[in-house]
Amino acid sequence: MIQGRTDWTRDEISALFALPFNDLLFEAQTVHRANFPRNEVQLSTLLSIKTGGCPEDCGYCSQSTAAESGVKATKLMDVRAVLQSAAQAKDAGSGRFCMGAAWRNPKDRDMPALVEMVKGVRAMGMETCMTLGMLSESQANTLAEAGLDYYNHNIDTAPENYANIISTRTFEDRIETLEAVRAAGINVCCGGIVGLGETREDRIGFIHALAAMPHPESVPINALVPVKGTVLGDMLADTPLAKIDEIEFVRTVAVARIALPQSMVRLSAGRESMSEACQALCFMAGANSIFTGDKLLTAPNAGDDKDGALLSKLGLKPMIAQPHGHLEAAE
Ligand code: SAM
Ligand code: DTB
Ligand code: SF4
Repeated sequence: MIQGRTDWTRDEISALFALPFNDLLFEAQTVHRANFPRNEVQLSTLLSIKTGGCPEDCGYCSQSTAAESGVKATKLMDVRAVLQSAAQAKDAGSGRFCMGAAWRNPKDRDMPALVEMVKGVRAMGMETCMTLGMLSESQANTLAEAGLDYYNHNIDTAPENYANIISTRTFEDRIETLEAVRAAGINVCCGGIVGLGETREDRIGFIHALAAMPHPESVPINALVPVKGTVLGDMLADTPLAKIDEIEFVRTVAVARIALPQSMVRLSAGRESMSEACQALCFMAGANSIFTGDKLLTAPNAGDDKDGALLSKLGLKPMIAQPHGHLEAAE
């Protein structure tokens, strides 16, 4: 398990957000250098192994049955097809393969196929990650025994904002699954979304909640991809809130880096419409992981050509293995 103080107060997080931008970035970059190789970025690839038809009503999501987004529901993919896709990701230089399913929770009858997927991807020498909704303790243990390295389960937003975004489950449900995952010995990937129309206070509450739990090994920070037909995509369209202010986004990344010094901070959804300059500032602010490829789960992603060019311009190299446990800067 990674280290990091969990006694952050809300006021301390709030004070970080309020710092002059240069001071905030300087502090975040200093924390980053003390904990990670300073010019390395971890690369993960996503695959939607079961798309759409999800009974949850997350207001941002194209895969909810509550959305009229045109996303077609599919069955769970064949193990063979998943492994083919993982092999392509490995060839493209990705170090971690993340398999996502649009479920409230997996059914026990799905577990044997999921276990085969984990074993197959691991056998290729990649790290494995899954995000399948809520897990029971026994499902978490089954995935751990199969060798699952990471489980992604986001808190998404501040506890006090949760019910404004999702009504079919509670923040506490999320915490229960995270505890089951942690207890099973699987690394935790937990973050959330900004640009939901939330306030600065909500962003403070979001980072504070992450910093107050045993720190997740990975923290994805998504910028809302507004999808037509989703509650939030439609509500925010054509309003000034339709896109998170880029400076506020960089601030959020920087505060996450400072409050969660040993967590990998991943620039996740929304990079496709972000300028190179904004992404460069995010790396300066301590982000050190991205999703590669031209597709996330259903939404477009920047793509390998654009990313290759950006990383090369910035002199950033792919991170081969995570440096957890090696706390001195590598260079
Ligand atoms: N169904 C699983 C769950 O919710 O735990 C896993 C997949 S879900 C798509 C993973 C995360 O993707 C969500 O928690 C949310 O943070 C992010 N996400 C989903 N739709 C998004 C969108 N339109 N824009 C930005 N992030 C999004
Ligand atoms: C996370 O926080 N972001 C990824 C991953 N975890 C599974 C998913 C982003 C999804 C973006 C919307 C889509 O592709 O539909
Ligand atoms: Fe379902 Fe996950 Fe989308 Fe929520 S975010 S609707 S749980 S697929």
